[in-house]
Amino acid sequence: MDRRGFIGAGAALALVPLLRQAWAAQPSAVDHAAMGHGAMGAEAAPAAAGLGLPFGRPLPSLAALPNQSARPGVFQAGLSAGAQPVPLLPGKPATVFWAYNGQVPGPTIEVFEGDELRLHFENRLPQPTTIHWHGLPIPADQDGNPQDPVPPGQSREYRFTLPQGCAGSYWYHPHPHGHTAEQVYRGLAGVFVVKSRSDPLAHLPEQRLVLSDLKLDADGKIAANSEADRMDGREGQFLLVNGAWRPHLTLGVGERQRWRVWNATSARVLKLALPGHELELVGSDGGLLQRPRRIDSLELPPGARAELVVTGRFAPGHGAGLLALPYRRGKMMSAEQEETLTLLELRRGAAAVATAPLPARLRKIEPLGAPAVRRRVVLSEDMANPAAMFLINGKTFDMARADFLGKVGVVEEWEIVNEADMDHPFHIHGTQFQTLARRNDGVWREEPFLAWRDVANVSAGETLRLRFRQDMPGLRMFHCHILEHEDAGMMGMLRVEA
Ligand SMILES: [Cu+2]
Repeated sequence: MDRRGFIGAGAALALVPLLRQAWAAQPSAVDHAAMGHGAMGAEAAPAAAGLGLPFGRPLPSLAALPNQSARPGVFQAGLSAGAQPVPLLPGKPATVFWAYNGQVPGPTIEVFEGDELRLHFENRLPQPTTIHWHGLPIPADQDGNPQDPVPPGQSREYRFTLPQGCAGSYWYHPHPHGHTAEQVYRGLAGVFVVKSRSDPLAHLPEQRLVLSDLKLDADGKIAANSEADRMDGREGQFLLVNGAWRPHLTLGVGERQRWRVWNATSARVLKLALPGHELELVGSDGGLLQRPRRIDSLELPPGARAELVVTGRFAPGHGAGLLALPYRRGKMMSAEQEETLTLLELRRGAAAVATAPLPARLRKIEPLGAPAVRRRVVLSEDMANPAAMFLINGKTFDMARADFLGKVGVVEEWEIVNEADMDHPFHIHGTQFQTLARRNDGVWREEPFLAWRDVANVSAGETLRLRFRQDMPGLRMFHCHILEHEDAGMMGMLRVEA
């Protein structure tokens, strides 16, 4: 662990003892105490209140991964994955995370379209791992597929060039066969921002919010997955923003900010809301929409990202900040999220001298044309078969089997049919897709706007129609982005030929 990494982790999760008292004094702490699922018997995790993780400090900003190259257009850096103790709970031993460069979340990679990346990676974990560059259009053999593990103690170089037009909010996380959920919930995830040199929102101050779960056991260690976690997808007692529990951010009345938001939880569909302020959706996983869309709330599935423009209004009667509204996703063994959770508190700052303009048009998105190939992808659950509980087209993942054969440059239309009882967020590697329509209760409804995405939630009983094109050859994974379901085999492969 280098010194900078250690300090970075300390800054990201350092505790201020005074905040413990502040926490005890806040009546709103009660809604978090209610998060523990007390009815789960021997598997019950301790409630948040009993653990005493402080909250209410300023939102930590994410540390950047420094570029070691002086050459224009080249980003060169080192990343290592290893254990990192972080003093988290007062009076308890440090909690050991698995972290990239000792930081939770991992260091932010920020580059421009057209840049070439050379990332030297060292695996200091006791397990094989990979780095998957979630959402990026890069060659399959650089994308951290489970077929390309880096064994413990070994290293490799990831090299790729980012094409023009891919500006957006991506992330990186492990993708080894069978260990993805554990490696991510122990702390391995970082954000990856690709910027455009002609960004219509470059004038807005930017906040980056990484939303993640933290589940601790009674000793303050990162809890292992329970049977309920493996079934429903893991949730924790704490929903963190940039590694901090319920931090605060100051916003001026009339001030306009751009927020990039990552759902880096294993399994939660986060129904985000910001009552009392103006909220516009301006971007999805793969970058900007065509124009801003005023919204009241936004359902962000696990793995997905959004770009929001927030204008501070502090309308009377609303005080809280960024909320996760109740959402039912069909969990089988654990309680649904019935209460509203506060992710980030907003404090009123000085009134803005002027509200920055928000352009009416952001960019052009061309609809993908008529498909040359149509496929059906049926998601199902077989609760009677613990060895293959989560299925795609009746099968569990097999590293040796390509499920579909595709061709570079050909538009495909897929119907993702969720015949299961839970929501399953669909994700495909190597490209972005456009969702066209959804069928619920036999009725098809067109999607309200065009967007580039790489994750889309498919509710129980729903069918989602989407189109994409793969522009590079190779093996591409597609899977449920509830990481426990992916590990349990709800994953397939598309082999794309030149
Ligand atoms: Cu799933």
